[in-house]
Amino acid sequence: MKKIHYLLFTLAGVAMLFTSCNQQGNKSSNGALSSSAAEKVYVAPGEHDEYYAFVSGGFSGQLSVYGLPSGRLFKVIPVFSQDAEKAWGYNEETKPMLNTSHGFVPWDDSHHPDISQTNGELDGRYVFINGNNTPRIAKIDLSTFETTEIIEVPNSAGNHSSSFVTENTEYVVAGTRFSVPVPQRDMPIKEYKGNFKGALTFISVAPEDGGMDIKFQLLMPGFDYDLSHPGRGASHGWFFFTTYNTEESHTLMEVNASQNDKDFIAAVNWKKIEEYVNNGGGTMMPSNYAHNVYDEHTHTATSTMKKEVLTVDPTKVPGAVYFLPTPKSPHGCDVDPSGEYIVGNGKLSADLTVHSFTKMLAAIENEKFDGEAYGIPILNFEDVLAGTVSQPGLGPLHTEFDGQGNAYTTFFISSEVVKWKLGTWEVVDRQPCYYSVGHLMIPGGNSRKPFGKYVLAMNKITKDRYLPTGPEVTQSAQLYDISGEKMELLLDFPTVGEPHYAAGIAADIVKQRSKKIFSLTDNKHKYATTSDADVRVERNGKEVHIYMTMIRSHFNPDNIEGVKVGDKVYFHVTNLEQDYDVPHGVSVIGANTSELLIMPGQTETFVWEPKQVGVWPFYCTDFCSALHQEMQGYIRVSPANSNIDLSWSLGED
Ligand code: K7E
Ligand code: CUA
Repeated sequence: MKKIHYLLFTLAGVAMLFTSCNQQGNKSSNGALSSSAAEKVYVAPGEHDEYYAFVSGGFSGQLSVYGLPSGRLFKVIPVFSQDAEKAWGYNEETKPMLNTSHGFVPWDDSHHPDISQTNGELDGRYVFINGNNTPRIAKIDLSTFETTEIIEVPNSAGNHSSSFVTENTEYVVAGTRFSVPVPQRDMPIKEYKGNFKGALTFISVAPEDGGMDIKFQLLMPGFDYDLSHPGRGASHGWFFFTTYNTEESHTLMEVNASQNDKDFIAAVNWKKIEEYVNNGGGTMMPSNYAHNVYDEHTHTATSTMKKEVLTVDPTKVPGAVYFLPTPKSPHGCDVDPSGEYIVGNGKLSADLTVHSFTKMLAAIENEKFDGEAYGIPILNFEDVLAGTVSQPGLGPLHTEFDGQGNAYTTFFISSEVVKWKLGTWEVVDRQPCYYSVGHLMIPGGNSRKPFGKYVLAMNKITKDRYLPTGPEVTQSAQLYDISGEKMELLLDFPTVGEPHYAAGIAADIVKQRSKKIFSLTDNKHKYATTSDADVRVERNGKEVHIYMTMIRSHFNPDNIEGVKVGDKVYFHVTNLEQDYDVPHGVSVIGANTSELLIMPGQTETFVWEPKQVGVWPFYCTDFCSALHQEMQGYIRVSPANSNIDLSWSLGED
């Protein structure tokens, strides 16, 4: 048995190579080079794109913002990784955002962005995204396009079935990929089976200000929880998670976790569990996890360590959790816009399995069970099955919907997007991807109201698609027009990091909310200098605090004396501009943080520890005016034992 599976994997590998080589030969045999495709993606200079696409950076840890249909890159929003361009994780204000129970962790692997919803439709307020490696969920505020909150997820490992929102953004959900001992403890790995747990975490999102808090963690059997999606419409109140490794193996997983003919989709009635915990149910467990919040008015982040988390044993809440048998290690778990169909993308299955929510409820009602796993009822496969798409391709990963009754599934091994019809399950079109597609995204595809005009496929391999750049080549996204019966490849463009998932939204919903400046009068930063009258330099032992302002085209002060070797010098710099798109930057020679890039009305701080006596320059790093090159200053550093007093000035000869 094991041998056969091994063979299957090897064959799959060969098939992948084969298809990849094959496609290199006929890459121009579709319409991508036709002028009509070019017209469809052409956004004239000065014109705006129709959609925003928020594309995850995978191992870059960030989130990239592109326009569709042009594929133009507008911004890389730093989330989990330090970014010297924006001083994210380098300046004093944002360092706390990367605090965790493991200390300062300035990197992660970000996979699945999801946009906040109201009544099942995208509302354009926030994007959430998961950090896989050191489990965290981040929230990006779409009025500033900045990460404003990161919460660590305890009892989780490989935070992968995340971060998906319920239809009124009641919760952002984070499921663990790897099961682990809960609570963590020193124990033999061989005792995995029956002892490790998989935590599914429901993080509440406050309706007014979006504040995140862990409401409860459901401690499930020790499977791998791969992906998830919320119910919507009739199925609102449920959440669905694919699982693999229901074998509960802990070694040589590529063989051992592929033994069972069927794994499960776990259906979780979160409304029922919410009611249970609101009535005092669940067990408070000692824990230790970071909750980091960036305040827009103080322009400063704080990190708080939380010390307990509410856990729920699913067997204590009858009727809350069921297993839907689903063939062969399903990856994506996708719910259609009506909320009726739940697609399990069985990676190793010949067919695509679609479950029916209505049938699921009936099967629960009639107790059509096929045994149980750790006290959780397993529903009978035939009783919940809506239908199967027969042999649509090899290696299905993810499915999205256009809101017009069609579904689009990616196939990694056969490297294609396949369009099929919900309800009749017939395949209506297929288009190749270059190469080996993972996720795909239709703007609004994870909501009740998709904007079914384009699908973006995100590919793992590019090989010959672009000019070579040494052994490491870019990954890519490909845009297809899906407004007709047949899909049409329009464009491909390189991406930052590895694009796993993306979230797209009509630009109009977001752009009207986008902030232009920060109000100087609302600046509550502890070290803000909102007028030139408050400019000063203060000494506190070996600490020197410089309260500095910047405006076109000078710093105030621009001459500072009285700093000594061995001092710790804090530059608290406020940008006094109140015009759109006039940032200034600053750094000083030898500073081992990044520069600061400060938006109008904002204050940021960096620390400089001068090591050498001398007169050292600092300058503006962002070309802000015709006199940008004149935006510079000097700081005099004297020996540690000098008795030169602090002094500062601007415009004094
Ligand atoms: Cu399929 Cu992390 Cu969503 Cu990548 S995952 S492809
Ligand atoms: Cu300020 Cu350049």
